[in-house]
Amino acid sequence: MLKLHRTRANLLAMPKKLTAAEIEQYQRDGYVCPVDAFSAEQAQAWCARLEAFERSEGQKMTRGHNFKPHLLFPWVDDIVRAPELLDAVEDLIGPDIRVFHLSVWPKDPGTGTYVSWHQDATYFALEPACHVTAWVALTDAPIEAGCMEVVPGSHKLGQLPHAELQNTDNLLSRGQTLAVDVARGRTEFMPVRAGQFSLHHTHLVHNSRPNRSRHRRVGLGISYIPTWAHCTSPKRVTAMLVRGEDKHGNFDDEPRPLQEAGASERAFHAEAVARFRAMNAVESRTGTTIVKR
Ligand SMILES: O=C(O)CCC(=O)C(=O)O
Repeated sequence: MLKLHRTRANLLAMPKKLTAAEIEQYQRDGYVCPVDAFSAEQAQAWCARLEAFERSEGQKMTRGHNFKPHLLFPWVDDIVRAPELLDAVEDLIGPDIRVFHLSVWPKDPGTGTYVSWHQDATYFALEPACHVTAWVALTDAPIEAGCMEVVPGSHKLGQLPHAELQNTDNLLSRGQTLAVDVARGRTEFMPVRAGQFSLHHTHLVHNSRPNRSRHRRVGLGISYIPTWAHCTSPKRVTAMLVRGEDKHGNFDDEPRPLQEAGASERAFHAEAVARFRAMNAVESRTGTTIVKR
């Protein structure tokens, strides 16, 4: 059975948010969806703030501009620390939690924007592979809007080889794409409504298709890790402590943003993203081949 990375004391404790059936599903299938967290009005208000920032900058928070907004905006900092999310994450990885990474995932209607089949762990260099992604919907993300699609149980396959297929419509920064056949006879979609979230394991094979709805689809993919995980890359990276304590010191701390995209917030954000990219650029866990298209 897949190990849940919880401490013994935590295993004995009652789950804080997920049901026993949801925890079992995460172990068996590698995902849980949907989980209720915030009101639709709250999610839409957050999305409006994100879009106001995009307008003021004249730049959408899409590929190349979508990393680590929890370092820029106090409202994203509030989301990553919300008990509505952390209680569920704690049920899977224990009480000492850092945010390792966060990506904004916007898909405009009528565009070809997609996410290729991949496993999140491919460039994260985390040991052990225990990270869980909470995908928080800021808008409705039904099947026609290109919600995530997963191969249930594929997290048990471990790390698989990926190739880099560069395509500007692919939201993945390196175009990483699964390079082996994984039986995709039975896939499941993970539709979520604004304010809900899904959870998926770092080895779960997943993708998402273009948005065929009439509205923009926006979500935040928050990568949570237990503080005792470490990054094997020689490039030391930053991560934000959001619950419990860290007795391990495997990451440099990320400060909480105090002001919306203020000067010091922007400076630290730029440094943290540069360090993450430097780690990411050298990290290939699987003998990745680069294929230009
Ligand atoms: O938002 C999407 O369509 C894909 C998100 C994803 O791949 C992830 O959160 O790991």
